[in-house]
Amino acid sequence: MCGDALGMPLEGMPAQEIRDRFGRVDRMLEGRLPRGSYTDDTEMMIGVAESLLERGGFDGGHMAARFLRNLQGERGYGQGTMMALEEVRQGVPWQDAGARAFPGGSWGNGAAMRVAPLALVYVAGDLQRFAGLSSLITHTHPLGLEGAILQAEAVSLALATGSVVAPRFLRALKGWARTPEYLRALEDVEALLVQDPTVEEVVAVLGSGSTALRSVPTAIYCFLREPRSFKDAVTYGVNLGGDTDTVGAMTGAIAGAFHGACAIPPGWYEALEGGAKGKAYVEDLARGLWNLAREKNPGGCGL
Ligand code: AR6
Ligand code: MG
Repeated sequence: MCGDALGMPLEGMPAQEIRDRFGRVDRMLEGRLPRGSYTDDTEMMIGVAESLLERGGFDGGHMAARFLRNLQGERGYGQGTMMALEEVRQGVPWQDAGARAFPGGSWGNGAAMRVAPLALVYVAGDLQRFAGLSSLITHTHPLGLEGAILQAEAVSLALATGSVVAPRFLRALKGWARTPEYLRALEDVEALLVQDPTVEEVVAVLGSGSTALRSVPTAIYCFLREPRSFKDAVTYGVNLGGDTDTVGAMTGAIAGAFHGACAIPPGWYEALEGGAKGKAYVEDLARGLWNLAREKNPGGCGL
């Protein structure tokens, strides 16, 4: 929610334009929505969390219906997601809705950007399975689906680990990667971490756009580049430009899982949207997910 709101006003701008207009953005700004507002990323993340809590675990039909019920178009949804949710509205089964978004399905980052609540509840093979199934509702292309799985595994690893050792973190993620495209991107992340690249070099190699392949590895890089600070990781992510709200949301989900809520800068927290489904509501969802995780993993599983 923090990364999404921080990136919201910068969405679509190249890094140079952000620098010219605002300097380095590490504060909440007014944008197309009021300062501190979240976008579709958080709205869908809320849908994932609500559905998990109401059903006591993953239920694809329920989650798809919840996405539709929560949808506020002004938050700014991706084209593929809108097409898939229209299919859901027309009664197409949730497993089939995403296949019609684009020929071959969407490879956008829309499934990855919302997946974090699953990583708070499930681990290992279950997490991979349910992250993949949750993606199917809107993103069936293997690259869109794998982006959601990798993002979920990154959040899960960040949650379970006590200290960040980048090569170890990346080795574990490579174990979950299935396609040569993501394996190569994770290798690129590792190579960049031992260089001192410019923002433009990072964007050229990893990307910061709205496809999963060109944004999920980027979020992982932002976290591993700035492992000591939630604020620095998320700030670095949104200043890359491009799909700033989503890179911010995904970086924030990984870094937040590692650092915890107390690492949120007070100025960011204060600015975050309130209201019916604002920050207090999201905190309640988080507490509910914590309880659900304990029910599902009585032995601990690193939680
Ligand atoms: N063929 C061609 N282009 C594609 C394909 C494909 N199979 N799949 C995706 N694209 P989309 P999202 C391109 O629309 O993932 C919002 O702001 C195409 O240009 O499924 O739900 C969110 O906050 C398409 O428009 O959206 C995210 O930041 C784009 O990838 C962002 O949009 C994104 O896929 C993506 O959300
Ligand atoms: Mg968005």
